[in-house]
Amino acid sequence: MSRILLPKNSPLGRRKFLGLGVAGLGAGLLSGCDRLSEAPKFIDMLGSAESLTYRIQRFLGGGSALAREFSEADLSPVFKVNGTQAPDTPEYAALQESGFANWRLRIDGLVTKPLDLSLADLRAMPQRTQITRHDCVEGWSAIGKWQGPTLADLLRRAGLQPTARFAVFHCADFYERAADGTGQYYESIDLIDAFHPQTILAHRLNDEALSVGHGAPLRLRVERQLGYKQAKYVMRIELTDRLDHLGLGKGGFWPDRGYEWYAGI
Ligand SMILES: Nc1nc2c(c(=O)[nH]1)N[C@H]1C(S)=C(S)[C@@H](COP(=O)(O)O)O[C@H]1N2
Ligand SMILES: [Mo]
Repeated sequence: MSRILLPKNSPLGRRKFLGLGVAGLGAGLLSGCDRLSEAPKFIDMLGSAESLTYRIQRFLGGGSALAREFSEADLSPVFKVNGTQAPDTPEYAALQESGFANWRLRIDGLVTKPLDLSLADLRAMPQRTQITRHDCVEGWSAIGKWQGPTLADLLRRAGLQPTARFAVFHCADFYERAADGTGQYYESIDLIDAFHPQTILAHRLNDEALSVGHGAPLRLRVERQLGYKQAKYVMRIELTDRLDHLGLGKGGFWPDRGYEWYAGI
């Protein structure tokens, strides 16, 4: 915040400045903000432009802003399939064969009550439906109608331990399987996006069960970020306090390969 609003050598320190600006806020909230402001350090956020977007969205009122929602008339006639078209593991093939009857979503890590949920369990929860635009870095967009429970509801059921800071989505597919066994797709978001009202685990697209191409049986929709954050084939949601021990250490398959971790749009 000081970086954006104060000259470098301002005599007004960051704490003082925060103190003046948010005098009415409780100490708990302040320390929460402080904790979040340090999130980028955990993943060694190199790009200053990325860091700036993150800070602007988080501190200048963007924390709860909603992504635009569209009407049925806006739905794209074709929603492109991109990235993995179908995970090529025997485990996934077996799940697909059973119509995903044996599939379970695992929620674990820094939670108080780890969960194993079937598709029926997820369908029985309150559902959110949203028509949003998906923007891929490759330069295409598509408007689709997604349905599923909010991640917030799932996390409330699992209960967060106080040290939890990130939700990590482990996927069934290897986008690029290396000889050492790495290359499994994964993504992660902070708790503000995790509890955002438009962040859902979608099992339906355009009023039909999610196809294998689009991430069956369950994929993330985190609507204020780019396409590669929208993890398909989600098998496990892990709550963590850091990201540097996963994959190549940058918090996601594409972030590990040079893309921004915080892909705000
Ligand atoms: N598990 C997994 N999730 C993924 C990908 C992938 O290859 N594997 N590709 C990402 C990218 S780059 C995009 S644009 C979208 C594409 O989603 P779609 O196939 O439903 O259009 O999924 C994202 N999520
Ligand atoms: Mo993408």
